[in-house]
Amino acid sequence: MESARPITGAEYDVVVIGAGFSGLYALYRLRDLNAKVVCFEAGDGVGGTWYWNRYPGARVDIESMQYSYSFDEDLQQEWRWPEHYSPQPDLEAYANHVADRFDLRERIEFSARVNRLRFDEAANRWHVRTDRGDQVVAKYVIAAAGSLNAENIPQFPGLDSFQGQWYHTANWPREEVDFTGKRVGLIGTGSTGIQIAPVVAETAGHLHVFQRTPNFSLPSKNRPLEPEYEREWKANYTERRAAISQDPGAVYWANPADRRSIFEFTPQEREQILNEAWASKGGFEFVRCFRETMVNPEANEIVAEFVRNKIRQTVKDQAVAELLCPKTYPFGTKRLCLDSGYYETFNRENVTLVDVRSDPITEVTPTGLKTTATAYDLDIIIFATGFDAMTGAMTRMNVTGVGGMDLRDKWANGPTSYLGYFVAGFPNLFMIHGPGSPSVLAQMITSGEWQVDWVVKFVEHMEENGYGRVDTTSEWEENWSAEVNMVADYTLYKKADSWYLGANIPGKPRVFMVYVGGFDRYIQRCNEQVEAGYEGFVLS
Ligand code: N01
Repeated sequence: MESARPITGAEYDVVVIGAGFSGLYALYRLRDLNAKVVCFEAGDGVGGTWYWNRYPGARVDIESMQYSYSFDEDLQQEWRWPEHYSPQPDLEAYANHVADRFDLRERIEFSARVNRLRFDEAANRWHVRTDRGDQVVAKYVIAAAGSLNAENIPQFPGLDSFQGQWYHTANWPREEVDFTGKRVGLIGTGSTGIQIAPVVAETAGHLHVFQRTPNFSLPSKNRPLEPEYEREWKANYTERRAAISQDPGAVYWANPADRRSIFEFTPQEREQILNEAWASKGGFEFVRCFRETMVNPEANEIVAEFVRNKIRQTVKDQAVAELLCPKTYPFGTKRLCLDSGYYETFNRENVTLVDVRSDPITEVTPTGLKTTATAYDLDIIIFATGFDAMTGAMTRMNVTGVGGMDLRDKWANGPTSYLGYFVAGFPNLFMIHGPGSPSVLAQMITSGEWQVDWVVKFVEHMEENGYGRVDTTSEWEENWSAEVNMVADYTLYKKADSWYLGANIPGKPRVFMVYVGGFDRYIQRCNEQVEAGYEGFVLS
C-alpha cells in the first residue's frame, strides 16, 4: 500500500502510538475531550497484535465473548463470534469493524513507525518522528505500542546465508506460506510455537520442532460458539463485565474459584478433581481447582505432575513425552499455553522433536541449521522465539526525556515505572500495558480499556486545572517497583526463566516486569493514588 504523505510541523494535543485494541479505544475516548489527535501505526492496518501475528494457528486464549470491547452496548450485542476462542482473522476483522463503525481510521496514519520521541522541556512538548518522515509536536503521548511487539530473533550466525525462507511469527506475511511437502524447522515452544506446530504438521513434508524449554499447555476445547451460550452472554453482559472488573485476571469465570485447599483431599480425590476439570472445563479454568496452586510449591508440583501425566498419556513415544514434560520450573510460572492438539502432533510420522537444551543450535547454514551434534536440511525456518517483552516497543523508539535522558539508559538495570504508566523524567508520556502494569496477566482488551479511561480522566484533570506537565519521581517509581516485587515474591512466578523477568533476552536485566497483584487490586491502587490528591504525581 502506498503510504500517505508525511505530516510535518503539525501540533497536536495527543499523539497515540499504535492502532491495536488499546490505541483504537484511546482514539474513541479522546473524542470526548475534543482533542486534536493523531495516531501513528507501524502496520498498514489496525489490530496491533492481531494484525502482526497472522501465523497459521494464531488464536486468542481467552474466550472471545469476553476478549472484546465492553464500551459500546450495541457493539457487544451485535457482533457475532463464530468460535469460543477466535482465530487471528476474526480478531483482525473485529478491529477493522470497530475502526470503521466508530470512524477511527481518519485519525490514523498507517505505515508510520515512531522512531524518535524527544521531550522539549522548555515548551513541555513531545517531538515525534516516524520512519515515514512525519515530524509533529504534541502535549501528550499515549504509547499503546504493545507489551509483546518487539520480536526477538536470536542472532544465530549464518542467518543471512540461508537459501530457504525464514519467518518470525510476529511478522508473518499476508500471503499464504505453502508448507506442502516442505522440510520445516520450528524454533520455539511457547504459546506461539504450540499453536503453529499442529497446523504446519498437517501439510509439511517433515517438521522438526527445536525445543529449548518445554511448556505446560492445557487443552482449549475450542469449538463453534453455541447460539445458547452466545444468548446467555449477551443477556448478562452488564453483570459479567462488572464481575470482570473485580477479578484478578480481568476474566469472567463460569464456575466460582474453588477456594478449597489441595491438602484437604486424598491423592485419589485430587486426581478426580483435576481429571474432571481437565475433561470438562477447557482453558484456564483448570488452574482454579485449588487455591494454592500458584503460591505453594508442593501444591503446584501436584498439579504439574498431573499435567505431565497427561502428556505421557497423549504422546506415544515415552522418550519424546519425557522431553515434552516441563520439569525445571513450577506450573504456570511461564505463561501457560492453550492448544488445539499440540501434544498429539508428536505422534505423527512427519514430526520430530529436537532437544536444543542439550544440543544447542550453533548456526544457520545455506541449507538449514546446525546444532552441536547434527545438521538439519530445511526449506523453511520459523522463529517462534517470542519478544523483547514489556520494554522492547518503548526502547526501540529512541525516547529521550528531561535533560536528554535516554529511556534505554534509564532502564539499563531494568524498567521502572509508577503504576505502569509513568517513567520519572519522561513527563506527559503515558504507557498502556507498560512494565509494572498487569499486562498479559489480565485480559488485555478490558484492562486496556480501563487504563485508557484512567489516562483520559487524568488528561481531563490536567486540562481543567491548567497544568502543562505531569511527571513522577524516582522515589515513587521505587515504591511501585517494591510493590510489584512484593506481590510477585508471594507467588512462585520468579522461579521460572520467563519473559516476565526478561530472562528470554540475552543480557536483559532480570527484573520482574508484570504486576501480579491482580487487575482488581491494580484498579484500586491507581484510584487510591488519584483520590489521595494525585499522590506520586508532580503536576505543574
Ligand atoms: O514467545 P515465548 P511466544 N534457541 O517467549 C524459544 C502471548 N501469546 O511468541 O523458553 C532456542 O513464550 C524459547 O525458549 P526458552 C503470550 O503471552 C499469546 O510463544 O526461552 N529456542 C521459547 O520456547 C505468550 O507468553 C497467545 O528456553 C529459543 C520460545 O522460543 C507471549 O505472547 C499466542 C531461543 C519463545 O516463547 C509470547 O509467546 C501466542 C534460542 N536462541 C503468544 N530463543 C494466545 O493468546 C528463544 N527460544 C494464545
